[in-house]
Amino acid sequence: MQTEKEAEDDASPEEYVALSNFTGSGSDQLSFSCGDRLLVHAKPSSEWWWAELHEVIGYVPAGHLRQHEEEEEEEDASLEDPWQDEEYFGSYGTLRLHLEMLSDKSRTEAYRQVILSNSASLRNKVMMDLGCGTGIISLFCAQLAQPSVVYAVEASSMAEYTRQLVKQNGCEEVVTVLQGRAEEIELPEQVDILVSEWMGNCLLFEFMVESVLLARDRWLREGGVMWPSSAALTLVPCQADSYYAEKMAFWEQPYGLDFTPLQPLAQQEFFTKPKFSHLIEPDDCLTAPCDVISLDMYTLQVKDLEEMKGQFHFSAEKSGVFHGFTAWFTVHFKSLETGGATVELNTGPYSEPTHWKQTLFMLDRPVSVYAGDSISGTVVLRRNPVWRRHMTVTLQWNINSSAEDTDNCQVGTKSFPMWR
Ligand code: GJV
Repeated sequence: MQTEKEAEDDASPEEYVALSNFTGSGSDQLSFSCGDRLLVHAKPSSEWWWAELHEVIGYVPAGHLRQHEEEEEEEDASLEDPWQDEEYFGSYGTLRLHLEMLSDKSRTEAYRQVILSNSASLRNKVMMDLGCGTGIISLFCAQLAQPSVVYAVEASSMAEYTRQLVKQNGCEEVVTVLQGRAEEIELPEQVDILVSEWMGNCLLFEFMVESVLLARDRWLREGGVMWPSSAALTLVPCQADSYYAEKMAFWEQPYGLDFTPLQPLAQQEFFTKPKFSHLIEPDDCLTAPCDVISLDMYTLQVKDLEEMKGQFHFSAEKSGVFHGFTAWFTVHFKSLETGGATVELNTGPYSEPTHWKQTLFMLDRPVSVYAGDSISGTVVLRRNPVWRRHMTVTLQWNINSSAEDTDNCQVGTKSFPMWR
């Protein structure tokens, strides 16, 4: 019987073109530039392929490549939707995600608080709730304020139930449920307020924000209000002792045996992508956090989403092991009243945990840092040119130690696909 590996070896290599630059980490990943032609020898997983460039061989992220032959490329594009809408809206047609979001008190109460604290100003206003899901925000509007109408837009099949929920709760005079993609629906009028809960992991993942920006440009009246009004992505260098122990140190001596030859594999398997759903303790933060990317929901453009760059400069407040970076986001809702309080939804480790939790980016090797060390660098969020809901996060860092007994001047860079 032929093994899978042998079957791959038999096949002749296929030519692919790099869609963007990629900096490989470790010794087994290839670096390449946009436009490079690579020979793919094997596809051991859907994300990582074994490829050749300039007679060097290594792993490459599949999401950065497209097939060279024009015809096949056209065929691929027509076969698969780069937005994966069927899968995306399919998952929002079931209860699992809605239950998770509704059970998230910090999230849901933040939106409730926004409506409540602006209830007087919402009187007779026209609103749009983009991606209303089960309609919770629209129902808060009808219950706590007196807008003239809320257009509750939902693309998934959940919309049919949302209509029932609106009726069941006696809000049908105010809330109009429209089933369809926000990009395609027609409204009879422009809106005064566009509210949406569009934030994904690491703020941008899913790129629902694009739908919000398109709806803003089409339906928000001049001088209208965006909720959230601004958003920020925050980063902190952190320790992740137990995660590191569980996935990497584990191989040092399970049952008294040396399994360290599996560590490169472990690194590839567990540390290549970021870890969603990580909850970091404030105590694991090695420095004060730093906002690296800020979005103004009034001026942000769809094209800005292609590549977002940020810088950081941290100073270690204590000594510890630097395992990686943790990211989270905060959004702000400006008040409709002059001088009114801004409402904040913060998904970081110093606030109540939310269903987003935090996102952990593990370095390939932990680095000891000492109080006073500086960690500076850049972060780039690069949207996948093909798979529009995905992105790659590239971190580049520089550690400068002030301690005399260490010559800790280290640089590093690593790219994390999320997910393609
Ligand atoms: N048009 C209509 N509904 C949408 C759209 C769109 N373009 N995009 C997402 N939704 N915060 N990451 C709906 C989706 O079906 C789901 O019910 C909700 O918005 C997602 C909200 C939470 N996701 C998030």
